[in-house]
Amino acid sequence: MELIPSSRIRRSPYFDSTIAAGCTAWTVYNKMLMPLSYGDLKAEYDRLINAVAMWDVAGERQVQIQGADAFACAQYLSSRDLSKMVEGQGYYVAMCDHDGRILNDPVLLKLSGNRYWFSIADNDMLLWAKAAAAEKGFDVAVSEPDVSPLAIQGPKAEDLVAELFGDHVRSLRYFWFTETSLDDIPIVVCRSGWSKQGGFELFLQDGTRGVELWNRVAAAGEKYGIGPGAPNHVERIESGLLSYGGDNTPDSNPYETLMGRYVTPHIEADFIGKTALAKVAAAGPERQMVGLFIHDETADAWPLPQRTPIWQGDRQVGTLSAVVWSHRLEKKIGMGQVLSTVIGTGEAVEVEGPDGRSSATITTLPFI
Ligand code: THG
Repeated sequence: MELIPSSRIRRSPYFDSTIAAGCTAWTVYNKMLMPLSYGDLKAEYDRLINAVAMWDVAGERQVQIQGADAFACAQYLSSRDLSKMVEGQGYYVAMCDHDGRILNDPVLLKLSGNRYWFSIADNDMLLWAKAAAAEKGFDVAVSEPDVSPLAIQGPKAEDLVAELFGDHVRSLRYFWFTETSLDDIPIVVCRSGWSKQGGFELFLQDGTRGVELWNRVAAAGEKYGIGPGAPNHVERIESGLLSYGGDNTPDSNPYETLMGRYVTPHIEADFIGKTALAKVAAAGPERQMVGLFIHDETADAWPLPQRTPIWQGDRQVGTLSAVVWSHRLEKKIGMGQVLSTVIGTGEAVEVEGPDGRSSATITTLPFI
């Protein structure tokens, strides 16, 4: 299979660096090429668990809401109460449609100057936000700014980022950030990233300086054992992090995607999907995301180009979205959505692989 690069498939500011670093596998995320591997997934995993890795996640584009009504507009687009959020803080939020179905699970940053950034997963939220803002008559500008996150993840990320930006970054709490610079490259440094190994994301604010930033981080990171990597499919399943669009079915609500505790349908302010979400909150969600221990000793992960069924006897009780070999647990594990009626830990089910069914046991997330 060959993917022909054209201007319709965007390139990140770090693209030339990732090619030079030997990227071998890509996905397309928000219409931008995003590296998935540099050819040795186990080494990339080990680096993330034991040292530090740098990931081009520029495909996590920002939807900026700026203007006098920025707060009202950001709130209208978010299923979570934003009233206590302050400048310099980030929140994990669900964006839902009018029926309470999840459309995205961004990290939301509140910046200075009446600005918010929705740091989005793979879906066209810029169009959604523009339409909603215009229909509601909010006094805001909705745009995609020149911002490209570079993730620095792993137990040595803090030492590296402190060396680059100063010790003040050590006191940043989770999802908090500071607007700063490195060699006059404008950067927002945020304690965030799609792993549970600790780390930061550097939101580069000048797309012409991606290679420069990459090289600066790579050079400073050498003594910490830094290397290139990508959002790690094994670690994120061990850690129970949601992959929007992969794990959830298109009709899932946030209670069914591990985001229930961030949804606030009881607040006074209006937001899209509020009435529908209040109903789900009252009735309880039909499905839940769970972990699965898969009793199949071969170490290879099944490729899952699509979600596959989870069975209990002849009845389909869910969908399996990911299967990997956990290097730390030395077990085959997966993530899926199952009916709330069968959710109990230890419940036996069967999952469907390429060679038929395997028995599996339901467990809670995260695995580690
Ligand atoms: N960083 C940035 N933008 C992003 C992502 C990111 N946009 C797309 C995607 N990732 C958004 N999805 C997630 C999913 C989970 C987390 C962050 C972004 C996450 N979750 C923790 C958890 O679930 O345990 C913490 C949640 C919390 O405590 O609030 O970190 O990675 N810039």
